[in-house]
Amino acid sequence: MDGLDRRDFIKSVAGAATLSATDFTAPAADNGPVFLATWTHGKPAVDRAAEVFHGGGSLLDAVEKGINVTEDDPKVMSVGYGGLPNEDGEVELDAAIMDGTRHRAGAVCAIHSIKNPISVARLVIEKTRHTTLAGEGAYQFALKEGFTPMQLLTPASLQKWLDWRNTPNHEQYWANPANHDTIGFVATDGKGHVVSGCSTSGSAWKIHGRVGDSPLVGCGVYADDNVGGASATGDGDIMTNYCTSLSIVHNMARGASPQEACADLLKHMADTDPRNRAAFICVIAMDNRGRIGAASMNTQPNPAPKFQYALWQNGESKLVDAVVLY
Ligand code: SD4
Repeated sequence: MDGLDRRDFIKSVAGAATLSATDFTAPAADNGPVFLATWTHGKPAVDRAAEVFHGGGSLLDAVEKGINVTEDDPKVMSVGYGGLPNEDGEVELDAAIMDGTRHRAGAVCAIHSIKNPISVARLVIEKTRHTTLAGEGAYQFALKEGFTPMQLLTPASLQKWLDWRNTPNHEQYWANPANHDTIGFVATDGKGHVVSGCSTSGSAWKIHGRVGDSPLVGCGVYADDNVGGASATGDGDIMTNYCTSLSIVHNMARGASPQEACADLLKHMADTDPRNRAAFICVIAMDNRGRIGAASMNTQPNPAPKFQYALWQNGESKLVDAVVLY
């Protein structure tokens, strides 16, 4: 069955009913690793991931250490150290990492005082039977695992919070989202293994305890070696309601290319609620052959920053403009 016929077959009801893991075969050849991450800060992250992988690290190690670069960078005010705080002035971080071979994720939500939540999330996979730890429990787990607590506010992020708080009638997150720039990551080893990860300080000035899409399996991350992986960045309050990453991977499972899979999901979001066309939604995807896709929407009426992603492939990394829909 050639590609298109196969896709039509899978899209049919009969085809969907007969889908099984054997419909998705991992590549026979080694296509070489591919690392894909969101935003310009994704470039040093994919470079680091490639370095770790070529130094003998696993794909999970590569994604974790790549994301650590962004978490450690105080200039990135939406991830890890220096991330903008919630409305009470406290930095609460969300992160998740998913292993497509074991079909297993680890996640932490609203963790405070720990600058590398992706590494805590990794340990949730490796050391526990759980998938998601939240708030104080996630923090206590990190302490038991030897993480050192620290103040995550920097002078710059503290100043931004003070400026926001001191602005009369400042916008509150109760109604309006602010600050988007999460690091989302998808990678393959070139032999059919896929990992995805995501780390964020979430929306600036959010309500204490708010959890976005990033640490939720199927929303901010999803990975399945039988198909591929996806990650998301943008307005997590909207994207959570569409199980964004899972939906994209399922689109690929039905035969869509990674690019088609991203576009299909965004179209679905726009079709179900036209207001979503003005939302800030950005997604990346990769299949288990290393083919990639990326898309964003929100050009009007409040143009969002142009969504760029970082791609490491064949020994080189570059920044690429994503397709903008709507
Ligand atoms: C959230 N999706 O907490 C995250 C924020 C984000 O780019 O991705 N910003 O809603």
